[in-house]
This record gives sequence, structure tokens and C-alpha cells, in this order.
Amino acid sequence: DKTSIMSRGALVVVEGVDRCGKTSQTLKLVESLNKRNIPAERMAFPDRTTWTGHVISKYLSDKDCKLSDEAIHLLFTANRWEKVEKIKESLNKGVTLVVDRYSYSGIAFSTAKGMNFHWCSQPEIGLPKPDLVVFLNINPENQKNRPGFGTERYETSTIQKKVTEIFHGFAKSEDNWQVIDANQSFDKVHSDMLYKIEEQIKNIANYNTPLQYF
Ligand code: 2DT
Repeated sequence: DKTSIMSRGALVVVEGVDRCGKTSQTLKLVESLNKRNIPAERMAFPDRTTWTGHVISKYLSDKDCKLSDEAIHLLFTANRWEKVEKIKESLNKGVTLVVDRYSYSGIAFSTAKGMNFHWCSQPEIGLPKPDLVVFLNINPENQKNRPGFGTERYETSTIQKKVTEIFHGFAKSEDNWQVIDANQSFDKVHSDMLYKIEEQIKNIANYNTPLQYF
């Protein structure tokens, strides 16, 4: 009956380098979850539609846009802080969020430029901590065979290589990270991800796990 207690949604983040399939996989996940009567929505960072998002989009697409590394780093974080209320509201309504990139991309891309890891992590403190981070791990050979880089900032093999190393560090040190072999077929990657997410949703319901914060 309607009085049964509904549990909160899961905060799921998908991380991985360019061309690992993040966008198409996150879209497909929301579709599959909804088909199973699990309310779910997709979110992506940076969200280029907000005020900070406009500046970020300009910075990424226009190499003449001269923002200091610190300023753009803080704007990426502010772009997440702009969405905190929306994130909490959705989760509390029982909606699972499948998020394309989050704080880990923020830290990884900035430290790949040579910035200090500790400094980069500080403004993330207090943001909702994902229940699960799915890392789509693709080997460089396969990455090369997929459609090429675009023209935006950071779309170079040097940056992508460094970011991959930093992601592997997170996968080792963070308890909420799960590595998925993204060299497999699209459908296999999808079902592996779906399995992990459904498992997470069940855990939250069974143990009534509260949302955590960085
Ligand atoms: P997309 O190609 O996924 O739109 O990302 N980035 C992203 C950062 O440098 N810091 C961040 O906090 C986030 C979320 C990664 C655009 C680029 O922005 C980078 C690639």
C-alpha cells in the first residue's frame, strides 16, 4: 500500500576517459532502469546550461579564453555546487541519479595540468558523495580505434594518459569505486554496469544507508 516507506535513490557516477562510452552508456542505463520501474535520471558535469556552465563551455571550446587554472577549477566545482539542491531533492524522491563525470574528473583533469591534488580536492568537501562510482576502463589501443578527439581543451593524448593514471589511483584508494572492463561489447558493458547499480540500490534499501558527503 501507499504507506510503505520508499527508500532514497542511489547517487551513481560514471567516470572514464574520452571515448570510453560514458555518454551512450549513461543514457542507456537510465532507459533500462526506468523499464524496470526504477525511477532514474541522467545528469552530466559540466552542466553547460547554467551561469557557470556558460563560462566553462567558453573556456573548453575557445583556447583564447584566458582563465587561470585556479579560477576554472573553482568554476567546475561551483557548477556542481549549483546542482546540490536538485541532487538531494531527486534522491529523496527515490530517483536514482546516473551522473556523467563528477568531482573525480574535476580533481583528475586539474592535477593532470600540474596542480596540487590536495588543493584541488578541498572545494569538493561537503558535496554529496556518490554511493557508487563506475570506472569505465578502456585500453589505449581500443580508445584509438574509436572516433577521434574533438577540438576542445584537454582532448590530447598526454592529458588523457595522465587522467587515466589518476583514475586508477582513485579505483585503488576509494571504497566506492568499481572498475568495469570497457573493452567488451556495448551490451556487455551495459549489463555489467546495470548489475552493479541494481546491487547498490538494493543495498541502500536493505540497510537504509544515508547519503554521505565528501
Ligand atoms: P565533457 O566532454 O564530458 O563535457 O567534459 N572536466 C570536467 C574538468 O576539467 N573538471 C570537471 O570538474 C569536470 C566535470 C573533462 C568536458 C571536459 O571538462 C573536463 C572534459
